[in-house]
Amino acid sequence: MLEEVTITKAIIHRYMEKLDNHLELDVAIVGGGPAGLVAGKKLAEAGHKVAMFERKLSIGGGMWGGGMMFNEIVVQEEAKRILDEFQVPCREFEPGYYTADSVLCASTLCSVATKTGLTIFNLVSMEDVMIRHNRVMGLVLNWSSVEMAGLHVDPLTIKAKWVIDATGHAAEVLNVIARKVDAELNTASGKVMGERSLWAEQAENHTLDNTKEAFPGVYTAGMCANAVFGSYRMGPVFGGMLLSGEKAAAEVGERLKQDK
Ligand code: 48F
Repeated sequence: MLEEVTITKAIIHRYMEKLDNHLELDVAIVGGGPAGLVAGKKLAEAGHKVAMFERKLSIGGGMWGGGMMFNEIVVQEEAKRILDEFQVPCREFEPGYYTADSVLCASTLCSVATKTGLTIFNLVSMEDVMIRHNRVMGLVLNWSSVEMAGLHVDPLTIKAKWVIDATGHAAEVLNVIARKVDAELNTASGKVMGERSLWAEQAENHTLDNTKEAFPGVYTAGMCANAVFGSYRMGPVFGGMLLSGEKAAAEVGERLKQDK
């Protein structure tokens, strides 16, 4: 026999338990695209307490649609090993160019990351950050439906030792910071330079260079890195996103160790 109220109770209790367990984090990742998913998997694997907050219902960001809705993606040689690590099948198209089915890739990144220990809260948007002593120390969160309906509902907060902005082109965490922080106080940091036009090779190389601490306590990952530091966009080549997620996780993991 199925009791409807028991079903409701099960969902409420389990969700609250999950949320309660993730109010104080080592790392909070904002955005569930490929960069965020790789970062999340790596940090979880290294034993850090990590959660991801994603505005949308689905996880995977811009990966599902491949290039212009042709649901295939391209990765370059250097990034193929990350697809191998996640066991995403890919095929060589020409030397140095590999393709993968974008639906298989997005769903597998999500599956592997969550099975490794990344907890994902979908339908939750970062609307603001908390800054203490000129360092980000937490996120201000609300239901995406509240945001979309424009309802006047106050948010809730979580604390995190580190935040990874993996919100893609919009660089939303760093844009929030840029709007709030007095430029006088933060000469090189707290600014969003905005992304440039499309140039795949330059963009892919710069993505890795631009994966770094952009404001005390906040790392960039993925396309956000180029948006923040004024570099190119790359279109549907995804290797840089995967490598950037990996780099963000490794460096944030290192900083967490140093801070202990
Ligand atoms: O855009 P997205 O896939 O970011 P990424 O991992 O990868 C970029 C590529 O998809 C593509 C590209 C590669 O050639 O240029 O664009 O850098 O995923 C970003 C995710 O962040 C979510 C958004 O819904 C998307 O799923 N997001 C954005 N702002 C917020 C957010 C926010 N304020 N709160 C929560 N999630």
